[in-house]
Amino acid sequence: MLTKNPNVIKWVDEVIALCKPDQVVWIDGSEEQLNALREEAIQTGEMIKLNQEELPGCLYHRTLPNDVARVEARTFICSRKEEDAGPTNNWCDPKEMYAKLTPMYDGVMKGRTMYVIPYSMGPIGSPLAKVGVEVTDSIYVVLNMDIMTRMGKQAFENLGETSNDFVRGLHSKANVDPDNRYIVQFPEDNTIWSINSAYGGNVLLGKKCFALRIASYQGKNEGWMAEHMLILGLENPQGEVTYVSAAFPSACGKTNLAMLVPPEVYRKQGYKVWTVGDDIAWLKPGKDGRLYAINPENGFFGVAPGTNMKSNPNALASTKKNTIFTNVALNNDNNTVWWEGLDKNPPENATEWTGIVTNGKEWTAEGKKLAHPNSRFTAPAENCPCISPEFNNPEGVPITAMIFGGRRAKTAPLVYQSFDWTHGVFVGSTMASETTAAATGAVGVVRRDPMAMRPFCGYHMGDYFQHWLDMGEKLGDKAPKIFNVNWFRTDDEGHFIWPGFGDNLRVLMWIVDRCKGTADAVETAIGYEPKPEDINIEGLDIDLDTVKGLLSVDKDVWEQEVAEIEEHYKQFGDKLPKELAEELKKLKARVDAL
Ligand code: OXD
Ligand code: MN
Repeated sequence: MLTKNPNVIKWVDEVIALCKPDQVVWIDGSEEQLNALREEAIQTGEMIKLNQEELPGCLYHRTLPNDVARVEARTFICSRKEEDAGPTNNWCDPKEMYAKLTPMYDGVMKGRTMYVIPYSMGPIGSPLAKVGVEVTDSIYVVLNMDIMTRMGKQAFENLGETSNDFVRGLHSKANVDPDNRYIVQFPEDNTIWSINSAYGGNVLLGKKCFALRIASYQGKNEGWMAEHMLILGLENPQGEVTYVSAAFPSACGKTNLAMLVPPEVYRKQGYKVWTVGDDIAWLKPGKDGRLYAINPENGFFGVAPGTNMKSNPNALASTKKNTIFTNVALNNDNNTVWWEGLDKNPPENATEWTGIVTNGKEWTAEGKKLAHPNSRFTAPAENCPCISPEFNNPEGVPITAMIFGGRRAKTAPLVYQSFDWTHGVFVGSTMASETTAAATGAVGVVRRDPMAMRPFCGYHMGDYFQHWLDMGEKLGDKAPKIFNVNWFRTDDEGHFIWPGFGDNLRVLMWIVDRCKGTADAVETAIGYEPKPEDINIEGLDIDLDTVKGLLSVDKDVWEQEVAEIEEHYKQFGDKLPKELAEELKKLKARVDAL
């Protein structure tokens, strides 16, 4: 036992009595203990040791084909009152859910070892950090939590000997039965129960379950925010760093933006980008009244396919040591890894992600994938060449701008600034992304994903919008400015017009200059936009007219958008803050006048 805290001990005793493991191991986080677990997982085949010269400390794991992604349909918010979960969450009465799941956990760890993992979300000792304890029967979970969180006995030291303020996470892979898979949050009990999955987002309970679903609820009650946002610092040649946070739905390039490499014209002048986080931000007003952010995580759980030297050299570099790869392909000639989009050279002697040994060139020539499209790397943040020197700063970094965005082929311009905080909350609350050919289902279908939190908000989304408005009130003129970006406008042939990736810095520059008051803007029906000549296109293959096109706001398209937002807003009923209903009316009037 690593703690004397009676609340922890009582809860762990209860789960031991329920799950009946053969053995209980408390994870202290020591290298010695972790090495023994790595060896054990390699012995049992749960993990494969990769080429230790090319990929030192790296391991490989594959999940069952039925268990490769988060499962929103089986994810529940079990608040006592149904209306507190709201229209965007599955809900079940907590009593009923406990009654249904308790028999599934009863004896589920017989013949297995239970691992008790203390961890901190956020730097140890940070006033913004919080402690969790995850109990699991999976070594894969322990080894991933070691990368993704500050794991081990210091987390208990941080909790102290009497506090009850820790999140209780109970995970069992059970039989990995998809029909009995449940990912359940009980926000009022600080509790998460996850069963019958062994895949990352469902089982690394510190990430989506705690740091977003439970934490968003805690943030509402405690006056802070848990957001699905990257955090980056943009350093100018004078050495000043401006921090921005940005929310995009899954698969819109958050990790790429977080680790952006400035284009040549800016690099030459001395501009740099520093990564603080790629997925989650916890934000709280600081002593000076500004909004400060920490990244509660300690690693990156990134999508592998598409990651390469051009799209994200910093992410790729982060995966070169002490990384766990899940569901990518193996190159059997040198025992390394491969995924679609890494390079144009699929290994001839490959094992694809379900374990079939094949000629990778022939396999891919038939249009089949070697790596699962949602295959992942779990990489330590400290490996990232552009990790911010402030990454471990317990106070966090002050946020100057917040950015929303999504994939919109025609609607949203390259960038615009909201008129004020309330309008910015409106922009975030109406955020949407269009489905791509890579996802199942129809192409171009608009999915509304407010603040990119639709799958992650642990309470009623209408109350969440109100919380955003309240935070703006509290921050007053110190509140970050709010912007919207869209890297995904397409031409008539469906090609992306904007080059994206590192060149997105050109847009970030306008955003930062706006916040400093050094860039101009024009007022449009939807917000403030740059003058086309204020987006630096030096060294790019596009001209001023193209930028004009990227900034255009089309009346027909926006009339349709207004109609869709009206539909979207109906689901929140009485809980829709009246300020946002008012913003919609004002937008409608401005679009009508176009
Ligand atoms: C993620 C997601 O895995 O948003 O980060 O789906
Ligand atoms: Mn995410």
